[in-house]
Amino acid sequence: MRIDVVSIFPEFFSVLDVSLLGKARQSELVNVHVHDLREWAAVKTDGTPDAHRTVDDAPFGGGAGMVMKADVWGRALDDVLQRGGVLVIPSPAGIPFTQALAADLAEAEQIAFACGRYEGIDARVAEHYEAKGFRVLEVSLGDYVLNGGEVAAAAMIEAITRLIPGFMGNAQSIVEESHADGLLEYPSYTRPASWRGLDVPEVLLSGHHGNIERWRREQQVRLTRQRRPDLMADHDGDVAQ
Ligand code: JCH
Repeated sequence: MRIDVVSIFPEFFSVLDVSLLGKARQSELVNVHVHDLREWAAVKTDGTPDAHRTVDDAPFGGGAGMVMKADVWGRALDDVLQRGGVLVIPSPAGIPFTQALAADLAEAEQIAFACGRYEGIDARVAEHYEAKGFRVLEVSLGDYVLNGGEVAAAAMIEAITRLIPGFMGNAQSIVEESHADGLLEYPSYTRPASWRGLDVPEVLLSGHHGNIERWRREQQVRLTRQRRPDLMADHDGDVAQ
């Protein structure tokens, strides 16, 4: 998989050099290229130079804030977006980013992330690449407001790349974890069995695999009902309590 990121703050993405994702990049399972949008702002469409490398302008119709210019984004994405690539535009007004969307995007040949700032990117950019036949997704990381698309893109890149086959040591741990079956994960413990007066649940020390599996399922249902009742619809009859 190839990932391209375009942003006016390319230094944000140094976070991708560390941890597991850093290893995946070294192993070339994923190729991440980060670009500074201002590279495409030095010369205007008419060929005249822009010493200020302007990327934003006032919104048509008025209102607060600035909007990122379609011509600058068009030059950047014409260079970066490959045939068959998916264009992802982080936006507070996008479709929700879910584990299912991460798994879908893990199959893509290329993903280009267009990270906006200010009030976002001129809406014709998404429209243009859609009309050219690209898959274009405006995606929200969640129902809270960030200052730009960078943090959302970094989170999506981590969620997507860890699903690439061969990325994690143990594929089973991907299947078993949170959200794979629509329930939250059960609580985990390691040594010591007693810590600051808190004991690990007895059943986990019993060696009785049937009881352990049943206890973990009960914990999943209890935690999901308590913290994420919205996820419970598919599991109504799972555990009576
Ligand atoms: C972004 C902004 C419009 C703030 C500019 C580009 C994504 N889940 C999620 N929250 N926030 C974002 C996001 C993504 C890209 C950009 N901003 C700042 C833009 C707003 O309207 C209410 C508010 C925020």
